[in-house]
Formats: sequence, structure tokens, C-alpha cells
Amino acid sequence: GAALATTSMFAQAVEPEYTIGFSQIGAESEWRTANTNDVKAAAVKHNIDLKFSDAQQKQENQIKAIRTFIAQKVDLIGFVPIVATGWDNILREAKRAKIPVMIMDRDLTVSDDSLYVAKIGTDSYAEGRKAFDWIDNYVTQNNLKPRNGGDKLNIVILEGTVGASAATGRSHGFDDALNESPNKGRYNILASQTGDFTRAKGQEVMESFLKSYRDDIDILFSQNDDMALGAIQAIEAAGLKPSKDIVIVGCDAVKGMFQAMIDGKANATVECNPLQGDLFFTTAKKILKGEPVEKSVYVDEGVFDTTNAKEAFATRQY
Ligand code: GZL
Repeated sequence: GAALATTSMFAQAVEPEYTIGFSQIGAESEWRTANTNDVKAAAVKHNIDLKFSDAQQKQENQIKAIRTFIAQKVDLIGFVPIVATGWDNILREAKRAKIPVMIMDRDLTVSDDSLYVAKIGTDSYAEGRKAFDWIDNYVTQNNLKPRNGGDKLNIVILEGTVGASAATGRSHGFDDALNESPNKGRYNILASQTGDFTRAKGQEVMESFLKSYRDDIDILFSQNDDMALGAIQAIEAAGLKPSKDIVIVGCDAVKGMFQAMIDGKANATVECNPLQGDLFFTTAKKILKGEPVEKSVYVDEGVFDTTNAKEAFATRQY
């Protein structure tokens, strides 16, 4: 009775053991929002005092936030590098201040890997390979032919944010899988352009693709689902049937894309897992307790398409 209540009340009140500064890139997609929500929920679960900063898609705001965390003498700094380069100086400042740094989600390129202690990431290269492999299999299974009667299936690509490892990784993975495929002669990359991971930009770029190549496009590879959902609107506005006239493959496996697959407007999406908060704070506590941690850990990711979208939808958390 009372004793139990006292214990549980006490458990709520115990001072946070650590203060962690976290710089998030922004709120550009459903996936990003899910990632943010998960980080915040995990901080509560781990009883961490979280100082959270939203960089509004600007690297300089991330650098400013990290500098503020250093001035506040937080115990550890975590951030999602919006682009892969330009972090060496600020990470040297953190190192001089003896504040350990962890990376989440996207990857970065630094001159000296000791500038961060650990990375909890998503394997964008593998995601790109899975996207092409799904397309290649679908084309074979359905004996898909070019809509324009030509000899190549034309692919257009909506790329993610320029310079982001999630974009470059997916492009490299897709290209390598295509070039290694015995069927590579079937395909032609007709156009590839950044839609900056947003729904609005994805729709805009797809409109321009359709203006130039309406009846030549057979397949869209979109490097996130938000751009794919924008592209679906553009495809319908052009009087074409998404997933039928143009095969549509996305990345992230967010709820909006599951709904599109269930509605018969999209074909597949390669999962990218935003629920990294628990692993992140568990790893952070080990670092702060001086325990050894792995330098780089990837979260688990699968592939979903119209054959498993319905039953998977019920259990999706984002
Ligand atoms: C991928 C992540 C990407 C998502 C986008 O790991 O960084 O950023 O694919 C998000 O939806 O904008």
C-alpha cells in the first residue's frame, strides 16, 4: 500500500543521473518525427536530463547547438549529422572539453575517428541495394515491359538531401546492385534529382520528370517515403496510375507508405528504423560508466511490399 506508493513516487523523483545534449536535424519527414519522438521517450525511460535542439535543416545550427552543449558542460553529446562532412572542428572542441560524442542515424566523415565514441546507425547502403533487388525481382516475376515499347525499363530517382549519408549510401547501394545484376541490360537510369527528403519537393521534382518523360518512365526509386507520397500525387495529376503505370519503391517504411501500398498506389518500401533511442541511451550510459562499447551498431531493417503490407501495418509504431 503506502510503502509501495512511496517507492514508486520516489522512483519518479530521483535526480537524472546524466545530462545529454542532442542535436536533431529537423522535422523534414514522418521518419524524422518518429526518430525524435523515440529519442525523447527513451530519455524519459532512461531518466536522462535531455537538452534537445532542432536545427531546422541547417548544419550551422547543429554546430551552434553542440557548442552550447559544451558550454553547458553536458555529460555527453549526441547528434544526427545532416550531411557527412564539416564536423571536425566542432568535434575537436568537444574532445578538448572532454565531452564524449555519439552519432545517431546518419553517418559522417571525420579526419580522426576518435572524434566520436560510438555510432548507432542505419545502413543506407544496404537499403539502396535492397531497393534495387526488390525492383529486379518484381520485373522478373511480372515480366514488366517498357511502357514506351522501347528496349529498356526507364528508372527515375528522387534522391535525399544533398551530401547526406542516407542519400549517398542509398545511391551507391542501388547503383552497385544494378551493375552487379545479370539483368542490368534491362534498365536505364533516365533521371536522378534531389527532393531533399520532403513530400513537397518530391512532388515538385516528379512533376518535372513527368513533364519531360511522361510516357517513358516505368519505375520510381524514391530515397524516402515522404518524397514517394509527393510523387504519387504528381503521377495521379498527370493522369497515370501509380504502382501500375509507374512502379514505386520508397525507403523508411513509414505509416503513410503502408497506407499507399494498401490503397494500391505504391509497390514496396525498404525499412529504415528510427527507433534508435533505447540503444542510444543504453550505449551512452556504458560510455559514461567507462564500459567498452562497439564503435558502430546498425539497427535491424526489413523490406515491405503489397504482399505483407496489410498484416504488418497493424504492428507498425511509426
Ligand atoms: C535515414 C534518415 C533519413 C530518412 C528520411 O536514416 O536519415 O532522413 O530516410 C529522413 O525520411 O529525412
